[in-house]
Amino acid sequence: MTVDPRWDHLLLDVGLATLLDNGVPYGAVEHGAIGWRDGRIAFAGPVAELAGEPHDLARHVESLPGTWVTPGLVDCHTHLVFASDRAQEFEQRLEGASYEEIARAGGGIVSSVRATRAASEDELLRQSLPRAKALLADGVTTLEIKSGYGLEPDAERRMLRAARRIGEELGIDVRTSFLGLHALPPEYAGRRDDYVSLVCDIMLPSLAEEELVDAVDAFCEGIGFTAEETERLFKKAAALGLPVKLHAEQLSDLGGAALVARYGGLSADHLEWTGDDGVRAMAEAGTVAVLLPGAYYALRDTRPPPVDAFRRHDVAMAVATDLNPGTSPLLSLRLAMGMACTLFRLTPEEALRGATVNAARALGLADRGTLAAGQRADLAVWNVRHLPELCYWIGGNLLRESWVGGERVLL
Ligand code: DI6
Ligand code: FE
Repeated sequence: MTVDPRWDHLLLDVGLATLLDNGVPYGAVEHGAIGWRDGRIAFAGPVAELAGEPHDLARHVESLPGTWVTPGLVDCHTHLVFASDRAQEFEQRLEGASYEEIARAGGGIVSSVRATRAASEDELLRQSLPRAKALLADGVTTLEIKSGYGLEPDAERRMLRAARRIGEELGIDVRTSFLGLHALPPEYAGRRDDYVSLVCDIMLPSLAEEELVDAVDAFCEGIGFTAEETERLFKKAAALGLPVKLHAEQLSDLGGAALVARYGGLSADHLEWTGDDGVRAMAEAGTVAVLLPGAYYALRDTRPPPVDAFRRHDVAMAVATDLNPGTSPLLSLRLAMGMACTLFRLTPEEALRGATVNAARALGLADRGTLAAGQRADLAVWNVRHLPELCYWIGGNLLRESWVGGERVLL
């Protein structure tokens, strides 16, 4: 049997946002072509540079004028596995209660913990899949999902397993982060140290052993965990060879950004209260700043993260949904990109880099997020004339189709 040497698929007459630093905004190629084989991009460049007749080059050829192709979007920060919802707290906040007041009164994260603990793995999957599908419908091809609503070994395991099953079910890459230090479970009131020990000495090693953990995260905050407690966890993660990231400086400055940078962290996330020291430490360590405008919007926050300082110090910025039941019930990464522009004043190009190449970096992934030969064939094809439209339209459906590892995503 002879093997067909041609590419699997070739798209012609498309715009390409390669996001390579080639001196052109978006690394754009206006009259482009992109071909792939065995899940990897074989060619991405001008149609005029194709080395032959399209049908000699590829088994399937499609001409799609009037579309732009971007790398598949990467949502690098979500808490999308959970049971029930917190619409009631939304109403309470509209009546004037603050997120922190609700949390301290036994609501907030802990109320999602109650519902999540009561749910089976199948039930978690059933409730979470539609949320993942909503993200896919908006061009997402790689998805990070955190634990953190179980806060006991079995419930954290069920969350992480449900997260992995979402990836299998939808044929996409799901990366999991263990967020055992998300909130102090009520049964540990007054015994903080015991809970931190449970997380560091029992939960993390066993879940890592089961290969359910790609990275380790914590909520370093007044209503979460202290810098010292976070550091205990990071030491354990380092010993296990797992990368770290951190919810840092969302509501106050506990020095989390500098701390996670000291541990070579992949990312520091939120960062509304980050000062110059934090920014400098992140720059030195190459830690990505993950901006989460959905939480900023939903909490009616007024203090944006220090975007200018990140630019000045060359800290890569990513944008993510933070999809969660409390502070960011946001089901569209494209909308998060638009919010990053309007609320944080990112340029649309920065927002697109933030949801592709920089988001991939925030997950430690170098094989996606740009359109170049050798990269994974993760693509989103958009019905837009101009690339800034991706951030400009608020809602609506702009995605024509998407491809993961060279396979068409079926929505
Ligand atoms: N920061 C957040 O934005 C979410 N978790 C966190 O550590 C909020 C989670 C929630 O309120 O359920
Ligand atoms: Fe979060």
